[in-house]
Amino acid sequence: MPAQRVKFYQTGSFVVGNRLLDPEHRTVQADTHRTNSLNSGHRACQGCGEALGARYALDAAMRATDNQMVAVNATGCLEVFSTPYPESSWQIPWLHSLFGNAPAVATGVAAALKVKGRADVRVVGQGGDGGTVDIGFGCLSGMFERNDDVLFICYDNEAYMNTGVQRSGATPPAARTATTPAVGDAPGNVFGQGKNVPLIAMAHEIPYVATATVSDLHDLEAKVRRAMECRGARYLHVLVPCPLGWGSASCDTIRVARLATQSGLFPVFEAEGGEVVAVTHIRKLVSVEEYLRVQKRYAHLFHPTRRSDVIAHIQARADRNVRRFGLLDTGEQ
Ligand SMILES: Cc1ncc(C[n+]2csc(CCOP(=O)(O)OP(=O)(O)O)c2C)c(N)n1
Ligand code: SF4
Ligand SMILES: [Mg+2]
Repeated sequence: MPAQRVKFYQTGSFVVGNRLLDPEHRTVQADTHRTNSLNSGHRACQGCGEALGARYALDAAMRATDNQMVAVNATGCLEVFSTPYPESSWQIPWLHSLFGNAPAVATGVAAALKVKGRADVRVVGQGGDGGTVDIGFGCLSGMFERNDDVLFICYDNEAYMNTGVQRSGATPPAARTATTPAVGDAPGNVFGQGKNVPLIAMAHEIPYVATATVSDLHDLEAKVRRAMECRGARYLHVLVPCPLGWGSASCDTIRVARLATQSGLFPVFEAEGGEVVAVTHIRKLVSVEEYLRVQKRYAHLFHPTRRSDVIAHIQARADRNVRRFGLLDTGEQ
């Protein structure tokens, strides 16, 4: 029997996991020559998953492109906290688009680079779930169906955080937001609405679609690297907890993201040409209740009376993901 390879999950920067890895397997963040694409000094809340995810993703993209990259950013928290005019925390070529047209602007940048014969310069578009799933969706679908040479990254914090936590098409059922209050028989966001953009992206049969979370930053970097190895339209959907909107502790961002994956509520996978090619299996299955309990946006499911019916409904959704993606299957990952 070959010795089992040790997998280090906490490999963020200078922690022990990184130091024990071979240099070529260490994270981009562990490299003192990383770009620091999103530099310190920005105004994100403490524990912001979006800031963490964007920093890792764009530093990985810069490494993968030998620093030949332009980023286009939709309006949203990521843009607002990083770029209060006349200051900016971005240390890369970076354009701010409108809320709803980042994929189209990124396509335009890619087309301009093509005309200039600069195939070496790559384009990344990025936005929140509102900018991606809702208002920017038409532009995104167009970018997909034309197979434009852009990697689009959605940082999914499951609501419109920048404007005060309003529901988006990615807000999960039963979650409380400013527009889905915790009142009535069916409190919070309704069941049976919203959309799953990773699956919709797969339906466009684009070269690469993947999901990731900030609970496995090494995996996030690897997926960005893989995406930059491909040409054409690529989509990366990253779950990024928002302490302010989710009512979770700032120090719990990684933990909450991990509970989302370990409960099956957020499946982590890769797809090529519309087919799932890899799945990150659940290491230790947890109930959805463990995930819900650490977030005040679900507090109404436990107080003043326990809503076992709603919790069971959410559990059924997680169970369906486990079945659909084979999240508990054993074997090679
Ligand atoms: C056409 C238009 N409508 C509304 C707004 C106001 N607005 C700016 S950002 C935002 C929400 C952003 O939500 P999301 O894309 O999920 O990003 P987050 O802030 O959550 O990271 C809204 C409604 C706008 N800028 N433009
Ligand atoms: S509101 Fe949420 S997404 Fe916005 S900066 Fe704060 S933690 Fe980040
Ligand atoms: Mg959002």
